Amino acid sequence: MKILTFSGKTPSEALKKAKFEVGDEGMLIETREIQKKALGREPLYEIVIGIEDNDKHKTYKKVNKPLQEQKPLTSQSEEVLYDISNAAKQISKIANVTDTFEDFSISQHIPKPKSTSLEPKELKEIKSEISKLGDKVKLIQNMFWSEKSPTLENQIPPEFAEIYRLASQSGMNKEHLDSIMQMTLEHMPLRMRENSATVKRYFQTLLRKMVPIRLETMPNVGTKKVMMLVGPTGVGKTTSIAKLAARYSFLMQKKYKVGLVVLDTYRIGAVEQLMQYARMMKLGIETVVDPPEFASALNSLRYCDYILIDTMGSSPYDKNKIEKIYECLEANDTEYNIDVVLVMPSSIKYEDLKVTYDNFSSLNVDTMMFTKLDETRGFGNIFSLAYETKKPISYFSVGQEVPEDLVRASSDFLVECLLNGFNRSKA
Ligand SMILES: Nc1nc2c(ncn2[C@@H]2O[C@H](COP(=O)(O)OP(=O)(O)O)[C@@H](O)[C@H]2O)c(=O)[nH]1
Ligand SMILES: [Mg+2]
Repeated sequence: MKILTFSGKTPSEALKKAKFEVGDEGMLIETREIQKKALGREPLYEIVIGIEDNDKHKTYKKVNKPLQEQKPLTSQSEEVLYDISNAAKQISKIANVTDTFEDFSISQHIPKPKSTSLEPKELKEIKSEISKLGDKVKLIQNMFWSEKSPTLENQIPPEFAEIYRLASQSGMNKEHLDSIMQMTLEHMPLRMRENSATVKRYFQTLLRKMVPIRLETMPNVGTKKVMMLVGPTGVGKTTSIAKLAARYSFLMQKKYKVGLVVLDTYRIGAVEQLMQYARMMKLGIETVVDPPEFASALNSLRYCDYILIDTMGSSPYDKNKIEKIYECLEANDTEYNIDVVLVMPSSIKYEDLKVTYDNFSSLNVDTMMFTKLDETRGFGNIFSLAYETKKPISYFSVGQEVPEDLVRASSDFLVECLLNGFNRSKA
């Protein structure tokens, strides 16, 4: 046991001093009066405290924790890291972005301290990782916009603003746009969200994948292709037939034999336009008015590789015309499959395109062709119709000139038009 003495003007003052120094561990052994109070002299008391030897280390410098009880800086830092990566885990779970989780697990990126002391360089790295993480958390927060607000527009993260504006100005259906934006935000890898250029590239790729396209294929030896162009009056069917006839009969490496059929559903005799093209290109042409004549017209063009069928009529509502076309298709007892191509102008809005599509859908439309791309600003209406109906696009008509203003459909071209406007040189 170690013996210590503390003095004071009163016994309690001496005890206070002892408590301050040794805490409650000490044992009071004795209180002594050293000096009595006298004139001009303060009294003095002394207390004797005994302390067990093995308690010694605890009694001194109580203010600081004993060294071995203090957590080394590194292990405290590891705790912080653990908590943050845990938070990131939860955030990515909530956001359901499993593929971005790797970006969050910052403990993987930070080298674990080897010793108990932390180098300032490592501390810096940790700080920078934490600030990066903060940015990512902000981005993740942006992903909840659709839940926070029913109107997507108010919640678009800044780096998505440009493509959102371009796409909504293009005439794309609003529901399509919102669901595509949501998909983009959910699936786009975080590293691609860095700026509007990378976002635009990703969005463009996504749109391209969504446009159904029918690639042009040529007829094999011994087979033929029969295409029928249907659609409202004045959209450019006859002009397009002439362009296609020119393309197959003399614009390609192989010259195909092309025959034409005109289906005059209203006996209006307005076949002169196509007759002229047929004369110019020296092509066989057959006119059909009643359904039974349809099969015999096809039979008389047996020698052709391509048979292109134009349809015409002046019905203000397409109903009667469509019925007549339907009867002709029903009357087809040849072995030929007829590809029904619905021709529509790109200059009308999505809702009107959809009505037109619905009117003609009884004809079992195979592909769609859009005309007058040169007269249009937005192309989102075309995109939306193809996306909605899942019907592939086969051709675009980009002007009045026969035969040059015809473009084989491609998703690259349509998405380019949609986001950057029509450019003849890119056709
Ligand atoms: N600007 C433009 N005009 C076109 C295009 N296709 C056709 N046209 C014009 O549209 C008008 C109607 O074309 P037409 O082929 O007779 O339409 P149809 O009634 O469907 O056969 C004509 O003046 C064509 O020159 C196009 O892609 N762009
Ligand atoms: Mg016509």
